[in-house]
Amino acid sequence: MPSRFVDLTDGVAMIVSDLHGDRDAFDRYVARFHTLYASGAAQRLIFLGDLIHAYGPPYQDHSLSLLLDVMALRERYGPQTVIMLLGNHEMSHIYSIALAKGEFEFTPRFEHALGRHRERVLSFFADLPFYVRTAAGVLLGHAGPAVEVTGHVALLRDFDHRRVLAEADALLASAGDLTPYYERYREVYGASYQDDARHYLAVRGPDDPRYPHLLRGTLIAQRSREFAVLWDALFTQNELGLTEYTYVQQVREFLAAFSDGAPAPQRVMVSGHIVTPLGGYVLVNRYHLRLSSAAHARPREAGRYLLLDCAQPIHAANELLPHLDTVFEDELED
Ligand SMILES: [Mn+2]
Repeated sequence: MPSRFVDLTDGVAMIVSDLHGDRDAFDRYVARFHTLYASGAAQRLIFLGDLIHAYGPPYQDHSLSLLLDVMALRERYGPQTVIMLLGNHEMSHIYSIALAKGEFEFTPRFEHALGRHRERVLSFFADLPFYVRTAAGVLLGHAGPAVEVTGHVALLRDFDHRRVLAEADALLASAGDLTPYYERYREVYGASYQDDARHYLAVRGPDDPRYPHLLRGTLIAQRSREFAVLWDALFTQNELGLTEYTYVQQVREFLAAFSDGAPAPQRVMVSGHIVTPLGGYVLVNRYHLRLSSAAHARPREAGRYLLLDCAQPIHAANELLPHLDTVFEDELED
């Protein structure tokens, strides 16, 4: 099991967050990377997760083709040059867990689109790293400093989705006939298991080997301690709900916990995951920069990418601001 942490000691990384199936934004960022790479201005391209799941109608959702392009890019440039971190939206598919915001359901469209790519894409998701640690002292991750997981950094480093899934599979196998559980599902969720399995997981019917996976997902979500840590790491709401003083102290502890074995003490975190209401980034505090490259920027065209020299020490998040740039020049009015 390789580590879920990628340690980088050199090279300039172009960092892009939360594209959520936005084909136009993706093409702009990749074109920019080709230019920067060719001129020697950047050596790495890092996606901070949540490449998939558009918030809009199907015609705006290019999740699968974006993802296949990232996989092809990584094959072309190599896994140390093109890096994608796991986001909560990708994670939900590893565990067959439905993701929704209010009435809007994210997961069914992607499950139905997967088709013949299913195995390769899910295996790609299952192998994605969670964090990048740099000699610059900048920690990269999808959701930000998840102060809930500070005591579980080693668990995240050695995380094995396949083991969590296999444990749940073994539990279901030992239960034998699952019919009572499917009936119980209907009582709890008020919907037929078969209908939901078809809708959420694109299974054919009860004879499909993936038929129990919806049940397996609820079992893991309810029972697995490891999964709970991963969930906290990828779904954290960060500073929301905590006083600023408490939060800043906890972020420092979080970064210290990630510094163990890192190429340098990790002093600043860069993440995506949450909307930045006033542009393409938020300087949350001295230790955290939140980056929105498209879907979470307001407006979208205010989206930014970050160029990070992995070898040049950074001591505070505001030192990163001069290294933010745009690919939407033509879209912005001046
Ligand atoms: Mn997210």
